[in-house]
Amino acid sequence: MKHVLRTAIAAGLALTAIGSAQANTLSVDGTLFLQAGGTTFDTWKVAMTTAGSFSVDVLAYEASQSNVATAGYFAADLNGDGELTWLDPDTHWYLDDGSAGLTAANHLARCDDIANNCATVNTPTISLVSRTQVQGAADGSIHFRRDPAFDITLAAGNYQYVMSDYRLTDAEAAAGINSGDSFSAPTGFVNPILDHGDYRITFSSDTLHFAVSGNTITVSQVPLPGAVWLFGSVLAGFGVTVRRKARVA
Ligand SMILES: [Ca+2]
Ligand SMILES: [Ca+2]
Ligand SMILES: [Ca+2]
Repeated sequence: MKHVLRTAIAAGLALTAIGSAQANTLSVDGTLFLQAGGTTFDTWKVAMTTAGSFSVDVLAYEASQSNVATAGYFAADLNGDGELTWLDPDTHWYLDDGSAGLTAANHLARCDDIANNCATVNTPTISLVSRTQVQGAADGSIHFRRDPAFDITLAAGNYQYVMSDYRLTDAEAAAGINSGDSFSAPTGFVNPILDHGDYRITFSSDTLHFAVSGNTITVSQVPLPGAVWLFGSVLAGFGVTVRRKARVA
């Protein structure tokens, strides 16, 4: 019995180690473009096969401030493509009820910046709260707040996460173009790239798994790791041992 207990404890420790290393992440990259009528926006479909919580961290704006004259200003090529772009992400969650396009009635939440234009939402369908600047910098973000980062909980169902340049209204989302918008290079920046802006979105969770196909991200429960089955079988064996001993006694 001592041996069984030791094995059970060892399996439990193994489970703890695997559990803490079970963080799942998915990063997706995209580019928005300047067109005659404004800027484009991207719609990522998010299929929640189960209810659950995860974090979203956006990386885009490739300067530390919005103005080159600001003390401490610096720029960095965050995605390593040899360019500096100035997409200031404005992001929105919509319910996807199968209707075409994005409707104001299906708008669920907005998160533009860290703790700015990112109101806390808490309904049975969605809860969303901004992460801190330090947390939002985990993906490499260098501007103190432009790139949004938040924790979100969604009920099972289908959603759409919209990535746009600041700022996208319900009417513009419905019309399919961020009207009159342009990418906002820091004032005074020489030869800025203004015809497109790059971004990265990182989804992460300790309990959910992410898979991307095209523009659809499927979110599902992480399968139980092998150690859980091992631990379970050890406990089952422990129970059998106790019962057998009790019968003998
Ligand atoms: Ca770049
Ligand atoms: Ca970030
Ligand atoms: Ca922003």
